[in-house]
Amino acid sequence: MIEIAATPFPYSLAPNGKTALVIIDMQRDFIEPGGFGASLGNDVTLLQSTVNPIANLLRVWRARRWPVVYTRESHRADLSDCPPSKRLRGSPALRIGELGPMGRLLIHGEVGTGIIDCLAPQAGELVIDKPGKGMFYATGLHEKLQVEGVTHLVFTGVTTEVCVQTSMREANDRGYHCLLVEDATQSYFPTFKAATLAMIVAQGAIVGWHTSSEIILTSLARLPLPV
Ligand code: C5J
Repeated sequence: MIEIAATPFPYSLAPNGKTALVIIDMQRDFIEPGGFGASLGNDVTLLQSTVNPIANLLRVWRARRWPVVYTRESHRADLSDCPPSKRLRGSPALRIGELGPMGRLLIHGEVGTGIIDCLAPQAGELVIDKPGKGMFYATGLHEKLQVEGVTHLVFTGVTTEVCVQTSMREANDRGYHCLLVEDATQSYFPTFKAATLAMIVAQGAIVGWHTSSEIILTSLARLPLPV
């Protein structure tokens, strides 16, 4: 185990491919103007700060050939996996499935639904399309991670209190040891991010731990690279 300084106490990261880097919903639809996030009235520029920390972690995970899991919040073209309770809620400028400047919002295969170019998945990395906020709901992900022997998950991505927190809670209930990377996650609402960080570590890490990307990178730098 590799000890990582974290809140509320050190996190033991499992080496040898047992710890997956999870990258939640780094999609144009959330990060760029004209997408789903913007249609809800959010300032999408707030999420940009996550890109470099995630890219730095990705480089290290790839160099070690450790597993990487991407998620995309997305729906079938016929919207059969998007309940009306989700699609019709509120009064956004555009709803899920409607045509925006990057294609139909949150629909499989549309430009806006894709991962931003600078974090694009590589061959062999798991890319999960999820119709819900949590990455285990209706995706078969738990079974795939079990086949790989993954026991630990390091969480990054957006948005902290919605898809990241939901996924982390689902993972915790399935027995994974979960670490959230503070500077590699962001919310459209800074106070919600702060509240999420506080909630997950309360009561002795009731959902998991959090730390910074720099601490993870420094800790992993001490470990020899695979030959
Ligand atoms: C939202 C997400 N915020 N990826 N999705 O609707 O957090």
